[in-house]
Amino acid sequence: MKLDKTLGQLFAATATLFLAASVHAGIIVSSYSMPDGADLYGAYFDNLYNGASDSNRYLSGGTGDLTDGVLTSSVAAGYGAWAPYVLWIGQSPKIIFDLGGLYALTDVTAYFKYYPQAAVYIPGSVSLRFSSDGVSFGSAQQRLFDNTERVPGGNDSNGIYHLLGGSATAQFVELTLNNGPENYWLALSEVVFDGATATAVNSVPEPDTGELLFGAAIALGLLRIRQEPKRSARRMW
Ligand SMILES: [Ca+2]
Ligand SMILES: [Ca+2]
Repeated sequence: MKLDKTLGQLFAATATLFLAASVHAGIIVSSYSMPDGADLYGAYFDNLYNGASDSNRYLSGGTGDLTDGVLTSSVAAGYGAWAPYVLWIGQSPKIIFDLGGLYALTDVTAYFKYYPQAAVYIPGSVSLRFSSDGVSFGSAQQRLFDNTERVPGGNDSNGIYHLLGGSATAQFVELTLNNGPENYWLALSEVVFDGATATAVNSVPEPDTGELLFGAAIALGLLRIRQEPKRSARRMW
């Protein structure tokens, strides 16, 4: 009986661990801007986008399908089942994410859908550029996908890729999904950023405890020096 209970607790703990591992929260993205996906089947565009869309269907100032926490989902049910994805055809869309503050990034993960029967492929590569102000971006990092990576499985399989090639500190991240040799559909579900908040290098550093103590010691020393002549004078009397 006791062993059963212990085993039960162990299974419950393991289940919690697996549940935690299936969630990838990351940094809360403030907004992203990009050309909207195809206006087809009530599903291929960015269904959840809550920002503005201009006359060219360029999205800005909001978030949507790419940051809603739905990382992967089956599209076996048909056209409508692609709603959690944004799909572009024959394009290499550029997406600019605003992380809402400066971060030292440790990981950028992209979740794509692969469905060759429907001509939905993995990009040939992704270019990344970083910026602290959203105006000047540094030189691009290229993340190439080799032929093995570009075939993550059969129809309805998920292509999950870590994009960051080195360290990067940024508030704005620009991703360009470079369409592969097929130049057909790309289907993106989510982009997740991981990292720690960072402070700008030109900010004034706060004095730490050691510096404060050192300052206090100097002040005390100066006080003693000032008091010294008084004592000497008293002795003279
Ligand atoms: Ca999503
Ligand atoms: Ca969609």
